[in-house]
Amino acid sequence: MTRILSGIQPSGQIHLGNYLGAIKNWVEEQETAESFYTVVDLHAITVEHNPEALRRSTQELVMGLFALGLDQSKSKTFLQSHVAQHCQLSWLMECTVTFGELNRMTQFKDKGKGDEKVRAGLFTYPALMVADILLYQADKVPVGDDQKQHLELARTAAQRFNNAYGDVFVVPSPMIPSIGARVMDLQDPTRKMSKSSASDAGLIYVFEEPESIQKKLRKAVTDAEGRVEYEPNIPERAGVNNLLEIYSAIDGRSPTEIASEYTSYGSLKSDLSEVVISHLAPFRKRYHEYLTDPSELGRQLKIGSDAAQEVAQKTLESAMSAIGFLKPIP
Ligand code: AQP
Repeated sequence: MTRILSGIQPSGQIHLGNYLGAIKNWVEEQETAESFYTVVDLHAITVEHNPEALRRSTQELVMGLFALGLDQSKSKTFLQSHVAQHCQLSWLMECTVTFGELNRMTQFKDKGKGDEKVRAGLFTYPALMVADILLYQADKVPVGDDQKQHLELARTAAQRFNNAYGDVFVVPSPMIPSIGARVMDLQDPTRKMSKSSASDAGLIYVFEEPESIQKKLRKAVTDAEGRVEYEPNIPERAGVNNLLEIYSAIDGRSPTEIASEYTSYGSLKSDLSEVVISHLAPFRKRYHEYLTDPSELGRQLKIGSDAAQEVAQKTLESAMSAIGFLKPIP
């Protein structure tokens, strides 16, 4: 059976990029694959953070994932900080990847380079991400296109470790959806939709009020061309291409086919609003039901971390033994 691992940061509310690029696939994959999904809270402290806000967004994110369809009887969802093996394997991975590899990671370049006060964890976190993936011996990692670089590092580290110390790790492959892999910001369609954007005018949150979704889509940046056509290779048309791709990722038809039905941006935006709002409606309802009973959350998370620890411990022991550490007496 294929094993899958993927993760999401509790750094803000779930947006359409997270959903179409990753979570929608997670929900589908849990039907056929052995799937582990982790809320990577350890990664959320690589930049300045507020402890109370972290607690709140972790809780909201977990409720969100269950509301979107993750189900502990089909897959296992857990908090990264509840499985100590992540930190333990991370050290071995810091001693497997190189300074040069970490230095080339775009996140560090974007968020931290040149700032002496930046947390050291922001530089080394890709090694933790490698550990997150390799601990579960995952064959496949469903992610958005923005995570390709991290996946590549996990593959390099697995191969390097296996060549040096013996076959311990499965070398994972990325699973990137053909449509929805990179949802762009509605106000700046040259940038990906991101939780940490300065303004939320370009983001659609999956549990957002319908009126607000409608307003944001109505104001989405397009261009002066006035033609509804899908032209993914023309950067100036990024706004319209993005709207058509969002539509396609939900509706299932190709962006070109959808475009052929419209002659104005106004009607495209208005129909897209309806498609998005009605797709998200059942999730919003379930999310609000969870909000009234958050006590169940801890129990659900324990089911996930127990299952995760079992797999993670086996991998950790193999890796520690292969690298040359003595086995402790049980
Ligand atoms: N815009 C996007 N389009 C498609 N997929 C996306 N993902 C994120 N943004 C987009 C995918 O969502 C999963 C979880 O993402 P994450 O929160 O762990 O990582 P991220 O890429 O750092 O997401 P954000 O929203 O940009 O968060 P911040 O602002 O905190 O860095 C991943 O599979 C990712 O590919």
